[in-house]
Amino acid sequence: MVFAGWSGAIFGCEIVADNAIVRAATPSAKGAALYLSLKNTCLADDKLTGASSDSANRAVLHTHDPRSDGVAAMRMAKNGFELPAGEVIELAPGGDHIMLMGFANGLHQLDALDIELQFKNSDVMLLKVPVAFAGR
Ligand SMILES: [Cu+2]
Repeated sequence: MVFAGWSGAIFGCEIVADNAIVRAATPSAKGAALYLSLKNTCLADDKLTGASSDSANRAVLHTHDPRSDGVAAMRMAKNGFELPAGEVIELAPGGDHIMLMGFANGLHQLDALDIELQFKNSDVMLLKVPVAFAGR
């Protein structure tokens, strides 16, 4: 079977998350940004297509207009974030991020936040992400 090794490499691979953190300005902030790095160990391209959280009303993929600053510079990343085969992408301040809005129990009560990441090809990923405030 010529293709056995090939398909095994595809299905044995995974997306690996690292350095995940939720950053908010203050414990009473209405929104917060989630940053992390994602490595695609697969032989095929993948894509981060969406996110959701039990702790927040909304979790959306946001990108950042490099020409301007502040909240107005952010917009929806409607096409998701590409995850090229074998590469690492960084969601980082001033760039792509996951925006979390509407915290039912208040962000100040959360030490960590559960997030579910959805991919085009890979299984759903569940992460518990620590929350950090700018003031501490
Ligand atoms: Cu944002």
